[in-house]
Amino acid sequence: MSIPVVDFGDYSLDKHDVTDERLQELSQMLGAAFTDFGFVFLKNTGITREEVENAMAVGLKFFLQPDDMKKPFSRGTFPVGPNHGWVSAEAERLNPLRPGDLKESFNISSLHPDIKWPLSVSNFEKTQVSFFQRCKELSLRVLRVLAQSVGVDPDVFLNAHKSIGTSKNGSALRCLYYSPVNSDKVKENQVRCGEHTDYGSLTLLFQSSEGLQVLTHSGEFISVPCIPDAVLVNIADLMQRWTSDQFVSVVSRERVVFLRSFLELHQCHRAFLFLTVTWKNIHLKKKESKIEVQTEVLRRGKELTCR
Ligand SMILES: O=C(O)CCC(=O)C(=O)O
Repeated sequence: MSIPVVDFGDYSLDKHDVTDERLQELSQMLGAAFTDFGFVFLKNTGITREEVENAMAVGLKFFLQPDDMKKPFSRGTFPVGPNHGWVSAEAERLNPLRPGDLKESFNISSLHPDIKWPLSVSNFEKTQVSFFQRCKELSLRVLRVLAQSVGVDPDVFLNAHKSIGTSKNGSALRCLYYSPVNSDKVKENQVRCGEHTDYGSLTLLFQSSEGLQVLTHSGEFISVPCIPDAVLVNIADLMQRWTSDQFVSVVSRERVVFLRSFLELHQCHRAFLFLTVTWKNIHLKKKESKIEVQTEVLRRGKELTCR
């Protein structure tokens, strides 16, 4: 299995808009990739390698501080953004049957003026907020293309994702740090990130190096390459549900580094994940040649917005 690579240049963030013809072509390519694989690499999105590296470098400076410096920014201490803030190593287990994941995260889910940002790392707020905005814009463009793929008005998907960056929406930019692994301290069955699917509509992934594995249709985990300058986009659970399983949400996990060579054991790995999440449910029903749309607020949506 090899994940398709699609050139998004005609609708890159550097362009104001896209022509109907190119939108149609993109919608066919993305629709096919998400139907067959659930994943696609997008090239020429307008988000540059320099931007990603700069945001990762600033994130790394935060993570390399002692825990006491990070604790005041812990997730759960921001009334305006319950999912916002620092998540310590082993606090999350994406596969509940495994010990805690060997990763740290800084989640940015709220841009509310009351949010207190770390000042110990220069330009932390400015860099992360600007990267958040770029990821938001790209996600909305991908959603517009996907609306075209399934034959609904773009506003159906775009309206469901209004208010990203506020308490009315669950989207988050997760700045992730996978520190070097000390093999003596690793618990049985512990991995850097357990098997999981993403819970929202779609996810953008930027990674510093390889490490991610995905489950294929035949049930085996294979390594995902790291293509410099390309963004990996995957379908998440809500979108799979909205499209009645036409688009698939693949199970993915970070590679269990301690099963590999010692070189990799000592390697750190950085990633950015932009999880596009909404608390709306969209029913798309085919009626003759038309698609009927019904939207409802998910009753327990807010409970789904944290790992
Ligand atoms: O921590 C998460 O939310 C998922 C991380 C992940 O899938 C990744 O690093 O590729």
